Amino acid sequence: MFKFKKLLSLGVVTSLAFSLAACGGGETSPSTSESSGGSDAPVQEEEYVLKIAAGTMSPEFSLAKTWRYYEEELEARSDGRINVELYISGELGGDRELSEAVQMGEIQMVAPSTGAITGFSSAFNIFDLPFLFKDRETAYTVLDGEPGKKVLGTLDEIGLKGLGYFENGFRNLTNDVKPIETAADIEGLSVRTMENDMHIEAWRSLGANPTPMSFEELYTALQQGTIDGQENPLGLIRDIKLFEVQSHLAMTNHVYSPYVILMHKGFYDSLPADLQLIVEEVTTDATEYNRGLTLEEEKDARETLEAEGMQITELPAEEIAKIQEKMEPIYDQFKDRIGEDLLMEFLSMTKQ
Ligand code: TK8
Repeated sequence: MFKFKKLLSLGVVTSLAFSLAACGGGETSPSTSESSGGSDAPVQEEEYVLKIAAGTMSPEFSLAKTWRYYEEELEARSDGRINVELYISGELGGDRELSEAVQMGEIQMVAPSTGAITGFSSAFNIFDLPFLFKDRETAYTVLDGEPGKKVLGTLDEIGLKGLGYFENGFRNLTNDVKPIETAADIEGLSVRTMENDMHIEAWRSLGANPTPMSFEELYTALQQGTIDGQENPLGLIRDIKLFEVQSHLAMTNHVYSPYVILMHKGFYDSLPADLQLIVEEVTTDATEYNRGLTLEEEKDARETLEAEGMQITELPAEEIAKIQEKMEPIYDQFKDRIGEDLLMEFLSMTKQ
């Protein structure tokens, strides 16, 4: 549940209470500007406060940089009519709490891992299908095309506006027990997964012992040895310094993880058409900026992880094929939750 005790220390709760009183789940206040019509009365133009939050990450992480870009561009292009407040170091909670807070209008924007919001819309299970996207180009074509837009559309009826997809990246397996050189090496490993049934089933299919937990609990669980390993993109592995508590990295690239860009629908609907268009244009440009950052970040992060002493193994193609084969039944197991037509539409574009 949303962490109000944390907000009290931030003094945010007072402005949050105020914002709840305002229309659209965000604060608005009239500002005056030169009248454009015949009357000499100043035109009252609404101003909007947009609170954006994110889970645990450093200021150097690609998503943190992306949100700062978003803030600058949105305030500049709206001539200050939208005032952005960033809470992007995990101070307001993790993906699930923040998504709930956006749905309730306590904050107005977040970009969680899609794995964290399958409880909001089961269609989002599709993005955690193992080996769905073979490369970034395919992922972007599908995410930015009709299939990706169709999944975003399922959010409208639950008070969320899906605006698009930033990038988390291809997920790889780390552990503190042994090098992973074959699919069989994964058997018996206790692996932290996102709180998502598909991830749990996928790692169970490899003979691992999956332990679902929030990202915010991960570092401590690894440090205390209550789990052996976890899986995430290289940029994030580096960003929270998992090289301090993990000795092995296996380049499995088993899932491409997007971050879905969520806005409180009441807030979006309360914006005049010109500001809605600006939000959409800034989102498009921020997505391009983000994807450029994450590509560079992944290369950098691999060098850092190796320099920090992690032993990196590239599994042979036949071992990756064995992992893929063991995880294959997940597609059938989850096709009803995803929706068979949507799944077929995605597969028609990804398995070419
Ligand atoms: C960071 C999370 C992370 C996700 C996870 O807030 O939980 O492992 O991959 O990116 O969203």
